[in-house]
Amino acid sequence: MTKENIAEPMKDIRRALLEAYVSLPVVRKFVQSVSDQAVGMGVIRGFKPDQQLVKIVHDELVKVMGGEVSEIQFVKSGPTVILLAGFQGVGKTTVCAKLAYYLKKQGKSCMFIAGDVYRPAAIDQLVILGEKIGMLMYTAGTEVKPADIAKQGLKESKINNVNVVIMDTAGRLQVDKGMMDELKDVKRFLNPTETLLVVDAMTGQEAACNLCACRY
Ligand SMILES: Nc1nc2c(ncn2[C@@H]2O[C@H](COP(=O)(O)OP(=O)(O)O)[C@@H](O)[C@H]2O)c(=O)[nH]1
Ligand SMILES: [Mg+2]
Repeated sequence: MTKENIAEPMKDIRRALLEAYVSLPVVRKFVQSVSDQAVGMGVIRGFKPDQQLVKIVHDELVKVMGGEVSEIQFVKSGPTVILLAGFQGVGKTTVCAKLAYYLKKQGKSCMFIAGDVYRPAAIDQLVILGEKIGMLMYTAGTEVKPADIAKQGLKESKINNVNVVIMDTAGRLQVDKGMMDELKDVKRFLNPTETLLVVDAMTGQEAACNLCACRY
Protein backbone atom coordinates (compact mmCIF):
# COMPACT_ATOMS: atom_id res chain seq x y z
CA MET A 1 0.00 0.00 0.00
CA THR A 2 1.23 3.49 -0.81
CA LYS A 3 0.39 6.97 0.38
CA GLU A 4 -1.21 7.60 -3.01
CA ASN A 5 -3.43 4.55 -3.25
CA ILE A 6 -4.79 4.90 0.28
CA ALA A 7 -5.45 8.65 -0.07
CA GLU A 8 -9.03 8.16 -1.26
CA PRO A 9 -10.15 5.66 1.40
CA MET A 10 -8.42 7.72 4.10
CA LYS A 11 -10.45 10.73 2.99
CA ASP A 12 -13.65 8.67 3.28
CA ILE A 13 -12.68 7.47 6.76
CA ARG A 14 -11.90 11.01 7.86
CA ARG A 15 -15.26 12.23 6.57
CA ALA A 16 -17.16 9.33 8.17
CA LEU A 17 -15.57 10.02 11.56
CA LEU A 18 -16.26 13.75 11.40
CA GLU A 19 -19.87 13.10 10.38
CA ALA A 20 -20.15 10.78 13.38
CA TYR A 21 -19.19 13.78 15.54
CA VAL A 22 -15.77 12.47 16.54
CA SER A 23 -13.55 15.32 17.69
CA LEU A 24 -11.02 16.68 15.19
CA PRO A 25 -7.82 15.92 17.15
CA VAL A 26 -8.98 12.31 17.56
CA VAL A 27 -9.81 12.06 13.83
CA ARG A 28 -6.39 13.45 12.86
CA LYS A 29 -4.53 11.09 15.16
CA PHE A 30 -6.61 8.15 13.98
CA VAL A 31 -6.09 8.82 10.27
CA GLN A 32 -2.38 9.41 10.82
CA SER A 33 -1.95 6.19 12.74
CA VAL A 34 -3.86 4.11 10.17
CA SER A 35 -1.87 5.68 7.31
CA ASP A 36 1.44 5.05 9.08
CA GLN A 37 0.58 1.40 9.58
CA ALA A 38 -0.75 0.89 6.06
CA VAL A 39 1.92 2.64 4.00
CA GLY A 40 4.69 0.31 3.01
CA MET A 41 2.91 -2.72 4.45
CA GLY A 42 3.12 -5.67 2.11
CA VAL A 43 -0.18 -7.30 1.24
CA ILE A 44 -0.61 -10.66 2.95
CA ARG A 45 -1.26 -13.56 0.58
CA GLY A 46 -4.92 -14.39 0.23
CA PHE A 47 -6.00 -10.89 1.25
CA LYS A 48 -6.88 -7.92 -0.91
CA PRO A 49 -5.34 -4.53 0.02
CA ASP A 50 -8.77 -3.13 0.91
CA GLN A 51 -9.44 -6.04 3.29
CA GLN A 52 -6.12 -5.41 4.94
CA LEU A 53 -6.89 -1.72 5.33
CA VAL A 54 -10.25 -2.56 6.91
CA LYS A 55 -8.41 -4.76 9.42
CA ILE A 56 -6.00 -1.94 10.33
CA VAL A 57 -8.95 0.46 10.74
CA HIS A 58 -10.81 -2.07 12.89
CA ASP A 59 -7.84 -2.67 15.19
CA GLU A 60 -7.20 1.05 15.51
CA LEU A 61 -10.88 1.67 16.33
CA VAL A 62 -10.72 -0.91 19.10
CA LYS A 63 -7.59 0.79 20.43
CA VAL A 64 -9.19 4.26 20.34
CA MET A 65 -12.32 3.00 22.11
CA GLY A 66 -10.10 1.75 24.92
CA GLY A 67 -8.50 -1.64 24.47
CA GLU A 68 -8.59 -2.43 28.16
CA VAL A 69 -11.43 -3.19 30.54
CA SER A 70 -11.58 -1.26 33.78
CA GLU A 71 -13.17 -3.48 36.43
CA ILE A 72 -15.11 -2.17 39.40
CA GLN A 73 -12.91 -1.94 42.48
CA PHE A 74 -14.27 -3.69 45.57
CA VAL A 75 -13.15 -2.87 49.08
CA LYS A 76 -12.04 -5.69 51.36
CA SER A 77 -14.10 -4.78 54.39
CA GLY A 78 -17.34 -2.84 54.68
CA PRO A 79 -19.53 -2.03 51.73
CA THR A 80 -18.17 -1.03 48.34
CA VAL A 81 -19.91 2.24 47.54
CA ILE A 82 -20.82 3.21 43.99
CA LEU A 83 -22.09 6.72 43.25
CA LEU A 84 -23.82 7.36 39.96
CA ALA A 85 -23.74 10.82 38.42
CA GLY A 86 -24.78 12.32 35.11
CA PHE A 87 -27.26 14.59 33.39
CA GLN A 88 -31.00 14.19 33.46
CA GLY A 89 -32.40 11.33 31.42
CA VAL A 90 -29.08 9.71 30.53
CA GLY A 91 -29.99 6.46 32.24
CA LYS A 92 -28.58 6.69 35.79
CA THR A 93 -31.55 5.04 37.46
CA THR A 94 -31.64 2.32 34.81
CA VAL A 95 -27.90 1.75 35.27
CA CYS A 96 -28.48 1.38 39.04
CA ALA A 97 -30.77 -1.57 38.33
CA LYS A 98 -28.59 -3.10 35.62
CA LEU A 99 -25.51 -2.83 37.79
CA ALA A 100 -27.26 -4.28 40.84
CA TYR A 101 -28.64 -7.16 38.77
CA TYR A 102 -25.17 -7.87 37.42
CA LEU A 103 -23.56 -7.76 40.87
CA LYS A 104 -26.31 -9.89 42.42
CA LYS A 105 -25.66 -12.57 39.82
CA GLN A 106 -22.05 -12.52 41.00
CA GLY A 107 -23.29 -13.34 44.48
CA LYS A 108 -22.95 -9.87 46.00
CA SER A 109 -25.66 -8.41 48.20
CA CYS A 110 -26.57 -4.89 47.12
CA MET A 111 -28.54 -1.96 48.42
CA PHE A 112 -29.86 1.14 46.68
CA ILE A 113 -29.87 4.60 48.13
CA ALA A 114 -32.48 6.77 46.43
CA GLY A 115 -30.88 10.19 46.17
CA ASP A 116 -32.85 11.84 43.38
CA VAL A 117 -35.16 14.13 45.32
CA TYR A 118 -36.04 16.34 42.35
CA ARG A 119 -37.29 14.38 39.37
CA PRO A 120 -40.98 13.55 39.84
CA ALA A 121 -41.41 9.88 40.77
CA ALA A 122 -37.66 9.22 40.57
CA ILE A 123 -37.74 7.38 43.88
CA ASP A 124 -40.76 5.30 42.80
CA GLN A 125 -38.93 4.43 39.59
CA LEU A 126 -35.93 3.14 41.53
CA VAL A 127 -38.15 1.28 44.01
CA ILE A 128 -40.08 -0.46 41.20
CA LEU A 129 -36.86 -1.51 39.50
CA GLY A 130 -35.40 -2.56 42.85
CA GLU A 131 -38.44 -4.69 43.68
CA LYS A 132 -38.12 -6.52 40.38
CA ILE A 133 -34.64 -7.70 41.28
CA GLY A 134 -35.24 -8.09 45.00
CA MET A 135 -33.08 -5.24 46.23
CA LEU A 136 -32.68 -3.78 49.67
CA MET A 137 -33.37 -0.07 49.44
CA TYR A 138 -32.96 3.05 51.50
CA THR A 139 -35.39 5.84 50.68
CA ALA A 140 -36.11 8.97 52.69
CA GLY A 141 -38.59 10.82 50.50
CA THR A 142 -37.97 14.09 48.75
CA GLU A 143 -37.80 16.45 51.72
CA VAL A 144 -34.38 15.35 52.92
CA LYS A 145 -31.11 16.70 51.54
CA PRO A 146 -29.25 14.19 49.31
CA ALA A 147 -26.16 14.43 51.53
CA ASP A 148 -28.24 13.41 54.58
CA ILE A 149 -29.84 10.60 52.57
CA ALA A 150 -26.33 9.43 51.70
CA LYS A 151 -25.26 9.50 55.34
CA GLN A 152 -28.31 7.63 56.61
CA GLY A 153 -28.32 5.19 53.71
CA LEU A 154 -24.73 4.27 54.31
CA LYS A 155 -25.44 3.68 57.99
CA GLU A 156 -28.36 1.45 57.03
CA SER A 157 -26.22 -0.52 54.59
CA LYS A 158 -23.68 -1.24 57.32
CA ILE A 159 -26.44 -2.48 59.64
CA ASN A 160 -27.62 -4.78 56.83
CA ASN A 161 -24.07 -5.88 56.14
CA VAL A 162 -24.39 -5.52 52.35
CA ASN A 163 -21.45 -5.91 49.97
CA VAL A 164 -22.31 -3.09 47.59
CA VAL A 165 -24.19 0.18 47.97
CA ILE A 166 -25.38 1.96 44.83
CA MET A 167 -26.54 5.53 45.17
CA ASP A 168 -28.73 7.12 42.51
CA THR A 169 -28.53 10.90 42.21
CA ALA A 170 -30.42 13.70 40.52
CA GLY A 171 -29.22 15.02 37.20
CA ARG A 172 -29.67 18.45 35.68
CA LEU A 173 -30.16 19.53 32.11
CA GLN A 174 -26.70 21.05 31.94
CA VAL A 175 -23.61 21.69 34.05
CA ASP A 176 -24.99 23.51 37.02
CA LYS A 177 -23.20 24.80 40.10
CA GLY A 178 -26.04 23.65 42.35
CA MET A 179 -25.74 20.09 41.08
CA MET A 180 -21.96 20.06 41.45
CA ASP A 181 -22.13 21.41 45.00
CA GLU A 182 -24.76 18.87 45.92
CA LEU A 183 -22.72 16.02 44.47
CA LYS A 184 -19.68 17.25 46.35
CA ASP A 185 -21.68 17.15 49.59
CA VAL A 186 -23.00 13.67 48.84
CA LYS A 187 -19.51 12.51 48.01
CA ARG A 188 -18.12 13.83 51.27
CA PHE A 189 -20.57 11.74 53.31
CA LEU A 190 -20.58 8.71 51.07
CA ASN A 191 -16.84 8.50 50.40
CA PRO A 192 -17.55 6.31 47.35
CA THR A 193 -15.22 3.57 46.17
CA GLU A 194 -16.29 4.31 42.60
CA THR A 195 -17.99 7.34 41.09
CA LEU A 196 -19.45 6.48 37.71
CA LEU A 197 -20.50 9.14 35.23
CA VAL A 198 -23.35 7.84 33.09
CA VAL A 199 -23.51 9.31 29.59
CA ASP A 200 -25.80 8.70 26.65
CA ALA A 201 -23.92 6.90 23.87
CA MET A 202 -25.37 9.40 21.38
CA THR A 203 -23.66 12.30 23.18
CA GLY A 204 -20.50 11.91 21.12
CA GLN A 205 -17.49 14.05 21.95
CA GLU A 206 -19.56 16.17 24.32
CA ALA A 207 -19.21 13.28 26.78
CA ALA A 208 -15.54 14.15 27.27
CA CYS A 209 -16.52 17.74 28.15
CA ASN A 210 -19.13 16.41 30.60
CA LEU A 211 -16.48 14.31 32.28
CA CYS A 212 -14.18 17.32 32.68
CA ALA A 213 -17.03 19.41 34.07
CA CYS A 214 -18.06 16.70 36.54
CA ARG A 215 -14.57 15.87 37.80
CA TYR A 216 -14.84 17.26 41.26
N1 LIG B 1 -32.94 2.83 24.55
C1 LIG B 1 -32.46 2.91 25.78
N2 LIG B 1 -33.18 3.58 26.68
C2 LIG B 1 -32.69 3.67 27.92
C3 LIG B 1 -31.44 3.08 28.30
N3 LIG B 1 -31.21 3.37 29.60
C4 LIG B 1 -32.27 4.08 30.01
N4 LIG B 1 -33.16 4.26 29.03
C5 LIG B 1 -34.44 4.99 29.09
O1 LIG B 1 -34.16 6.38 29.16
C6 LIG B 1 -35.06 7.04 30.03
C7 LIG B 1 -34.29 7.76 31.13
O2 LIG B 1 -33.62 6.80 31.92
P1 LIG B 1 -33.36 7.01 33.48
O3 LIG B 1 -32.66 5.79 33.98
O4 LIG B 1 -34.63 7.38 34.16
O5 LIG B 1 -32.37 8.26 33.43
P2 LIG B 1 -31.86 9.20 34.64
O6 LIG B 1 -32.66 10.45 34.58
O7 LIG B 1 -30.41 9.48 34.33
O8 LIG B 1 -32.03 8.44 35.91
C8 LIG B 1 -35.99 5.96 30.57
O9 LIG B 1 -37.18 5.99 29.82
C9 LIG B 1 -35.22 4.68 30.35
O10 LIG B 1 -36.09 3.58 30.17
C10 LIG B 1 -30.71 2.37 27.29
O11 LIG B 1 -29.63 1.84 27.53
N5 LIG B 1 -31.28 2.33 26.06
MG1 LIG C 1 -33.00 8.94 37.59
